[in-house]
Amino acid sequence: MQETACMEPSECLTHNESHGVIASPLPISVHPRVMEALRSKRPVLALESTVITHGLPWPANLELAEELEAIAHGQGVEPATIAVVAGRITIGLSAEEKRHLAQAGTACWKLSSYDLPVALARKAWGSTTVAGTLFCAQRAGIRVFATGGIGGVHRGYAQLPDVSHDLMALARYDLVTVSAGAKAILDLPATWEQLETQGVLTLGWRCKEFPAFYYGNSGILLPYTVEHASEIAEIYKTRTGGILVVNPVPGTAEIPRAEIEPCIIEACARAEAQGIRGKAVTPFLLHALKDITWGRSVETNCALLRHNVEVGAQIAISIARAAL
Ligand code: PSU
Ligand code: MN
Repeated sequence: MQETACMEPSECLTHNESHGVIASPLPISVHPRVMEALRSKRPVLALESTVITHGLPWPANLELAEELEAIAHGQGVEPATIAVVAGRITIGLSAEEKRHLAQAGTACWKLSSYDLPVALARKAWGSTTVAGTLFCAQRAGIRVFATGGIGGVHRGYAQLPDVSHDLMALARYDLVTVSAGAKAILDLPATWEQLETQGVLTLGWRCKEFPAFYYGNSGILLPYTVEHASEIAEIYKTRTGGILVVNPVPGTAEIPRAEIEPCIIEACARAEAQGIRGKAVTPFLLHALKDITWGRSVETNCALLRHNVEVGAQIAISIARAAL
């Protein structure tokens, strides 16, 4: 499939009045509210769905999915949660579709960008990872995306180089992605180096260090700190690829390094002992951490997602304003 850059919604969307279907070889449906916002150049914020199916437990996952959309709406931004519904890329899910995915959880496919053609051909239901969501959002002409934590370089790289495709997708699709850094279950210094190798411009949102998901200060110094969404909109105008905005978890929800690190070591040991590999690694570690921390890691995960949606919405507003 030929990759086409999609800069202006009007260039890439052909509105079908009743269904919001994009004229494209891809089976892709856009929710009427999202379609309307894109056509009138109002701010839209993409949200991923793997965090719903594979990252958080039922029913907290559904509650959070609804809450994140409400936060965006509250700021005057149209949320677009993205997933694959019965073989169609779906930009903006109905309440029933969200419930179906949340309840199915890990029974759904976990889709990176490269998995999409198989899921579409087989009419599957699946959630999209950061990479999968970036691909779909760009096709729909969405410019800003909020997630929890990006995938990255897993620990034990020297034995097995498990590097998430998220890093390549962040470079390739020219959206602004807001995340709380990379999960501390990863090798953070190696993840940071790979962001540089791939050419992902990384901006600290009012912070000086690359955040470690569960806590703010990883010790990895960022080259740029940005204080205002308007400056991100200005930087976005001359982007050379994707931009990653890192936003530390709010202090009240933080789990300090000294507390979470032994839990991560325990979770990684369980994954190793059970021979967990590939796509199953990240969901397994998140689930193990939930058990080991008695649910505290889930609270932190939810708090940072809310915060990222707030910041993502501000950026979406500034970019929409600058593009008018
Ligand atoms: N952040 C979370 N929970 C998650 C993920 C991120 O708090 O479940 C998901 C994202 O969708 C991310 C994916 O893209 O994990 C990375 O998976 P992998 O390491 O297999 O590429
Ligand atoms: Mn992997």
